[in-house]
Amino acid sequence: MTRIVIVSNRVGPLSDEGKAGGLAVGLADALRKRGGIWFGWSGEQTPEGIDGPAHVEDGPVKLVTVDFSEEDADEFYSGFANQTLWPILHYRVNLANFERRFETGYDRVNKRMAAKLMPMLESGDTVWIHDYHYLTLGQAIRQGGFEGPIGFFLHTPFPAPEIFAALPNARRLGRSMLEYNVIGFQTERDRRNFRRFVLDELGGTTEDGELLDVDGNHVRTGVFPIGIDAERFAEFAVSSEAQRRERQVRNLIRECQQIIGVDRLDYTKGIPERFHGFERFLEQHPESRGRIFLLQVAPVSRGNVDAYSDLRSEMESLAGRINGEHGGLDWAPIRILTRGFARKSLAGIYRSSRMALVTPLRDGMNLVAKEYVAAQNPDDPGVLILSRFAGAAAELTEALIVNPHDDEDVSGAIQKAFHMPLGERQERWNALNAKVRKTTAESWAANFLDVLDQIHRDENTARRA
Ligand code: ADQ
Repeated sequence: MTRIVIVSNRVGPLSDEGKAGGLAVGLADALRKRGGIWFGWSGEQTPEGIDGPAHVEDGPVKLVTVDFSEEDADEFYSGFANQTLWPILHYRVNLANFERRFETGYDRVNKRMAAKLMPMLESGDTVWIHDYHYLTLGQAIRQGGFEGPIGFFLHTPFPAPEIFAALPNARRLGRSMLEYNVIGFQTERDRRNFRRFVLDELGGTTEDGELLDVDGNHVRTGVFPIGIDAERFAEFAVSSEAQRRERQVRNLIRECQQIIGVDRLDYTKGIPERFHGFERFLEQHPESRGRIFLLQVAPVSRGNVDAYSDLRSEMESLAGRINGEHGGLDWAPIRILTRGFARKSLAGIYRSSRMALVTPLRDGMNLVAKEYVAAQNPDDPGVLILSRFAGAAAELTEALIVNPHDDEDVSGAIQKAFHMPLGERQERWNALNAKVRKTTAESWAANFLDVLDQIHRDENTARRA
């Protein structure tokens, strides 16, 4: 097996001290097995930026990071990645900012990161690039002379081609992606959307089911749903830290039932829509007042972008209004916490919650849905209410699937979960848990790399070389 070189926005951690998410767990496992490099941004800003020294953490696997200049962080990261691409990839054309300096910054950082990476690459390496920050990085290292296989995985949705086409540089971005040997998506819908973009907008053709052919380049597209380390997460849920949290919550809520929502505070996650759905439930079922409440854990993210600070105000004022209108002296329907929790604590909070509302308006996968399932007590499992627009809905069909825009639908699902008999809860949970344990973070990375490894033997690579 060849060495792998991974590029993603942020790198690590390599060892899971209870902090690593799905991406880190899967990649760390693959890196440990094969050796290699994990390259990305340090998260720091310095005047020299990418051109300054690289920070190298050496071991069997090298973690290499570089700083960004203020301009790079602003134009590439806050700008094109998070204010242009992120909204477009999540179907929110109205929120996208098309400032040209963002586009220029994006191209500049992709090229400079490629130039920084080139001297570290050895012939025989397999390169795996991650996510929307680096759509054009593969093209840049191909142009730099690297001849081995290069794969790309998109963690977000790929939108309908009509939406992607709203990007001023849509065709150029799409064409540069065709330099990858393998492009992985979370769901079949995302893969179909990308293929449709290539066929309709770029004049590509298909050769057989798997291949796209544009200007003689063969690109393999595949579906690789990401998972979590479910076994470990289930262990977290019975750790002493989790049990302490669970007791804390149960003492507080007593006879009440807790609905949990856990999301980075992001407009794709559908938090205000969720509150409206819950309010509808309270209006339709006044007998449930005082017996159920929603705990929304939403750590602030990308707080320097207007759309995010606006969302925070919207969430807080909506919760305030609903609590004011529907609450009582001893009960508030919605509680908000804008802080993060250690993963073991989070597991305990999931386990103490009778249902989870995972209702994004669009989401590549959504790992919270999988974590909630993994953390449940098999003797008394909670109910997952899941948006049909989360990638996870393609797999987790035994959840209560809802349209997050439809408050009646969300309200109906809460009512159903509130009264669901133990037998049905267990039946649904058993089916969900089997899936969460089958498609894990490790199997996701291994499956992607298997397909990428085949490229070594592919004549297409030989033709390019
Ligand atoms: P995200 O948009 O970040 O990821 P998600 O998949 O839900 O969304 O992952 C969030 C992670 O952050 C989860 O592991 C969750 O436990 C953690 N988290 C959230 N709030 C937390 C809190 N308060 N305390 C502690 N941890 C918290 C992107 C895509 C997703 C895709 C993933 C992986 O947007 O669609 O599933 O990448 O590919």
